[in-house]
Amino acid sequence: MSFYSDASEDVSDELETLGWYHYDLSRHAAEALLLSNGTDGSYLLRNSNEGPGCFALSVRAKDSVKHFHVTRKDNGYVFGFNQFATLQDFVNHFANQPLLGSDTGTLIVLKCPYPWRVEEPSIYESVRVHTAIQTGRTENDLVANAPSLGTKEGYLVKQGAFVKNWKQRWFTLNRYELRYFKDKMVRLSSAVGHCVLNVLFLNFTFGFLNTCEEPIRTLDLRACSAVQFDYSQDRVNCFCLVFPERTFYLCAKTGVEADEWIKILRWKLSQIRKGR
Ligand code: 4IP
Repeated sequence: MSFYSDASEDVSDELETLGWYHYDLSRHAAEALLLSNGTDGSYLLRNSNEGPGCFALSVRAKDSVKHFHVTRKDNGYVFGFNQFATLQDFVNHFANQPLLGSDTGTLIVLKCPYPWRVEEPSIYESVRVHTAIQTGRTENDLVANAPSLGTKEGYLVKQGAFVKNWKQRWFTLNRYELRYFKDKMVRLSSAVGHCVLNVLFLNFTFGFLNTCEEPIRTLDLRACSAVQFDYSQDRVNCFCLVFPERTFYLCAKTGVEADEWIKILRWKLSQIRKGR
């Protein structure tokens, strides 16, 4: 991609080697990416819509994303009060001085570059029911809380830690947290209050049923060392999550479901290990 004159071709080439330069990624898309897949301190560089030579550094800070101007001048990159002769100097600056202060006084730490080549989980939902939307409704009535990339939810049967009984629980996976609830809570939006679609259909298809009670437990996957099929518990479709203080044994209804959980959980672990 070239948004410079020919004379500056080497500059754009240099940028293209930067693994966290996201080209024309919009401000909105940068926020969505960093909020759903990044962690506190993830950052990326993208073109600003203020014209050639203008960039934006977008940084995830807790639950929001901040954007900073970076300008390409003849003699280097200007960022805040600093000017860097080369892109490498600019990158080195982040490595050595990762703390940014914004106008609002917020301190933001640059911890990990968010790469533009990101692995995606190779997991696809299977279509269980396919139907028309009721007249007068739009898809917005149906997808209000639809799960986003890298999230999953469903029933699993789990084993107690000391009392080794098995209980069915509703599990939700979001970012690096796996939670389990006593059961799935059903909350139908008023827009579909009179809808003839049944709960089973909504459950499988649109995911706008909600868990609104507190989870029994939240597992922080950053502490999880392995996820694997388990054959030690004499249960089918069983897999386990290994934590320092406990190994959780979970069973899905089918082998395919167990495989889906294992795949997405392993993908999460790999992302965590890569610092994303
Ligand atoms: C409980 O058995 C449930 O299985 C708990 O699971 C489990 O806690 C308890 O394990 C076990 O004693 P009863 O309901 O018959 O009391 P849940 O929390 O899903 O209800 P865990 O820690 O597995 O969540 P221990 O740790 O008390 O043995």
